[in-house]
Formats: sequence, C-alpha cells, structure tokens
Amino acid sequence: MKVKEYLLDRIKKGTIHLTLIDPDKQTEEKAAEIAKRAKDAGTDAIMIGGSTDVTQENLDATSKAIKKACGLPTIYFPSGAHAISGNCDAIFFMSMVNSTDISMVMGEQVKGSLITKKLGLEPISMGYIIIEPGMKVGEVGQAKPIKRDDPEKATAYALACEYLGMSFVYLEAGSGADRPVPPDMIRAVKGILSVPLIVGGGIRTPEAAEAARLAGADAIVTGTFVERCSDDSELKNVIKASKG
Ligand code: 1GP
Repeated sequence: MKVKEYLLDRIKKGTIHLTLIDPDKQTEEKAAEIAKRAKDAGTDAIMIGGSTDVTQENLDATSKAIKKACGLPTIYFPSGAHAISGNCDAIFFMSMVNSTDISMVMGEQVKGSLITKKLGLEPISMGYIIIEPGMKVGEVGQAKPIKRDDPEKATAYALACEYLGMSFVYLEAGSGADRPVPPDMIRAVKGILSVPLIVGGGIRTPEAAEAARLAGADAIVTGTFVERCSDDSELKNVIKASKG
C-alpha cells in the first residue's frame, strides 16, 4: 500500500498521530529508539526532517535506522532539496505557500523533483502554511506568518492549496512554539476544506492534542515532545488524546 493511501485510510477512521524526528537532534540509534517507543505508544507514521542542519548523511543514516527499528511508514519532511533520502518511503512534496521567498514556494521543489523520481520516493503533495509564532521554520523560510486571530486568512490559504490540487494542508505554528495553532483557526479551516488537515507545532500535552483533534485536525504532529519525553505513559497519553 502506498503511504498516501495508508494515511487516508487511517484518517477515514479518525484523527491520526504523526511523530516528527529531526535527524540533527540526536544520533541515529537514539532516533530509532524514539521511533520504536512512539510506535509502541500508537503513532501512525514517522516524519523525518528539521529546519536546519539536515545533511544527506544524517538524513540517510536516521531514515534507515528508523525504518529498521519500527517498520512504520516514513515520510521525509524536507527543508529544501539539498538533502533527499531514498531511505524514506515517501516525501511531503510541499510548498510553503505564505513564504516571501519564491524558492520556498516553487524553487526547491523544481530542484528536488527529478531526484525524488530517480530515488523512487512517493511524493505526497502538501500546502504548508505558517501560523504565528512560526518559530525557526518561519524565519528560515521567510514566511509571513498568519496572525493567530485571523482564521479567515488561514481558510483562504488552505482553500487555495486545495484548489491547486494539493493532497494535504498543514497548519504549522513552528517547532517548539509556546502556543499551538488556535482551535478556532483549525475549526474554521476544517469547515471549508475537503482534503485532510495536518496540524503541528507546540503540541505537548494531552489537552492541546485533544483540543486540536476536537477542532477538526485529521493528523496531529508532535516533534519536540516525543523527542524529549522519557516517560512511556506520558507519551501514550498525548498520542491517545491525539487519536481519541
Ligand atoms: C514542527 O509541527 C512540527 O514542524 C512539530 O512541532 O516540535 O513543537 O512538536 P513540535
């Protein structure tokens, strides 16, 4: 089964949880251990990527180790075309649609398309929308983050992504954000969108995960929390609250 089909199939049954692991943050052995623990706690797939310092070497090694350790579908979550690994099953072929830098909207994508094909990676198209505070990814991507009190703008961006044929839309508050995407914004976007909605950035408690799910997120991404959490029951609680 292709990864996109796998995700859509699971989303049909309810909100899914995606674990994001940054290859730059730990050794590949540690990354593999985190992925295995996340799998045991109920995560549905592993995203691999980070905003800075992802190299071909750390990406290849981490992707391979994660795949071997947990067997879950792995999706590369790229910051650009400088590193793309054939060791992942799929790639979020994404555009940061509210970036002011054309290379983030449609530049890195041109650089990476032929490599993606050559590596046999499954491309999964995604519109990537940065919401305040936006954190490092917003800064590196030169985004103009959508204000937290402007759900209407978020819906306009999301719908434009859908009309352009993107398979998923991702509302991103930024890794380590002190506030996740507001539930009201998730609700507004979900109310207008027909493609699945991914939400991430700053979700690290069962309450925040539940609020995102109840507001209509189809997939909830947690990165920092899973990477730092050493308590298996705490990990389970957040993943359980994401999936309901
Ligand atoms: C970042 O949305 C993801 O791209 C995850 O964010 O690290 O805050 O969980 P956190």
